[in-house]
Amino acid sequence: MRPDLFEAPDYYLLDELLTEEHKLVRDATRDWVKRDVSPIIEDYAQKAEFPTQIVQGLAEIGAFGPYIPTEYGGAGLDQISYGLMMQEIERGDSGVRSTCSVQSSLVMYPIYAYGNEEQRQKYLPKLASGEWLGSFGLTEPNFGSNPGGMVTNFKDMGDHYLLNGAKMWISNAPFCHVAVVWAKNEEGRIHGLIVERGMEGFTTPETHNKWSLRASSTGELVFDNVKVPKENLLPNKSGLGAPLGCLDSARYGIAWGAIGAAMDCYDTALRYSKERVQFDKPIGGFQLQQKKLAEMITEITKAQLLTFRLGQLKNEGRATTAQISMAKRNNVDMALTIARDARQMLGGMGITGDYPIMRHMMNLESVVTYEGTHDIHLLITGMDVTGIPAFK
Ligand code: TGC
Ligand code: FAD
Repeated sequence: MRPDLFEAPDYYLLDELLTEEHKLVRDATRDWVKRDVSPIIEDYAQKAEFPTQIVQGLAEIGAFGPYIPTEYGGAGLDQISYGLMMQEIERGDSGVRSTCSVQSSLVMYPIYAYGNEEQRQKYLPKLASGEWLGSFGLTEPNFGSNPGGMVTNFKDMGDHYLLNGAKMWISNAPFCHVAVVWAKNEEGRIHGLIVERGMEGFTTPETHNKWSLRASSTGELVFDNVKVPKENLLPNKSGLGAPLGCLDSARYGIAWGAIGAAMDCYDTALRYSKERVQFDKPIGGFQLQQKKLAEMITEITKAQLLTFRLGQLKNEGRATTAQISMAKRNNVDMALTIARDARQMLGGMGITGDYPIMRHMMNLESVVTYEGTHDIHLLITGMDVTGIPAFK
């Protein structure tokens, strides 16, 4: 890939609304991405391999548990700093942001919010430091958009639980040290269990042949009579609302992250349009190309404003599931449209790994699907404004 010359667009001077801490966190993450992600990511995506060497760096910049209190190893930052961090990391690659989303919002968050003090002390510092990586098992082969139908289950055997079932499409599964797994008890109530690698009957086969999120490792979590110690059950919340509560936090991070991917595509296309000459002038001088660029910067700016306000609401504990859902849907859709237009602007060069656009575009096909598909998020907004659920 070519040198990373990224310059972030800030059309409405949003920097003026950020605190010094926000800018510090954002700039440090941006510098780290330029130094440690951009030079290697295309190669790892081509090889379909997760670059494990960046785990330590992610921990050092505070990307594992940015908003988890410092007493548990987190960075103790606010929600806007967390968002800006996800924006910068996804500017590098959605798969790297995925690893951070899973670790922070889908593994550390439920242990912090639904776990007891012993569980927090045992797991959170190791996850924050990157010594352990986690995964989150909600989706099953027959239950994706409808996780409430899950069949993975556990039985109370007196001194332990016996876990059976399988989870599919699980980010980081192949190398995770721990997995937060959602399963039904004998009464059909959903609970979270912490499953550790090495427990007998627990396997994590890798999923191959992905054209998307290739620098992120995806797999299954398979439980064949796994004996889970009773102290590994998350005691403080149960029901489908428990995993959905984690999704609120991860979807919020994705709403910011998608802006990063969109910015990178826009910035690349803008630079290319000034350099590439056809019919004796830069292609950026043609009206059809300017239309694309004008629409891109407009949509990025709208997404930035939406997300900044959402961050304020989240900081105040007032962001609703439906507001977060709208931002996730809008921003990922916006990023995907920009990636497709930007790719066209680069002509044949747009399909190569010399530029990041095609990788972003393929990655975003996963991002628009996971954490609730575009359609499911439309239905969440539909339900919110009408009061009538249309899922079934
Ligand atoms: P529904 O009846 O609406 O709700 C069931 C119960 O949950 C409560 N609830 C929430 N609680 C807390 N936070 C939320 N955000 C909540 N949303 C709902 C709700 O009040 C109810 O409670 P109670 O006490 O009345 O029982 O549930 P439903 O079965 O009708 O489903 C609704 C629907 C479709 C919106 C939901 O199932 C959904 O969001 N589906 C999409 C599934 C999804 O997003 N899966 C993501 C898997 S994880 C992933 O993709 C990680 S990718 C990671 C990466 O690599 O970045
Ligand atoms: P389905 O639910 O089968 O949906 C198929 C189509 O039907 C979609 O277009 C959907 O919008 C549509 N549809 C479904 N229901 C309705 C309805 N009621 N009305 C209208 N249309 C509907 N899951 C985890 O638990 N942990 C992870 O770490 C994780 N990581 C992932 C990583 C990747 C790379 C991918 C691709 C997925 C990951 N997922 C993970 C799973 C992801 O959350 C699911 O793929 C997603 O929720 C959709 O489920 P599904 O694939 O089974 O699609």
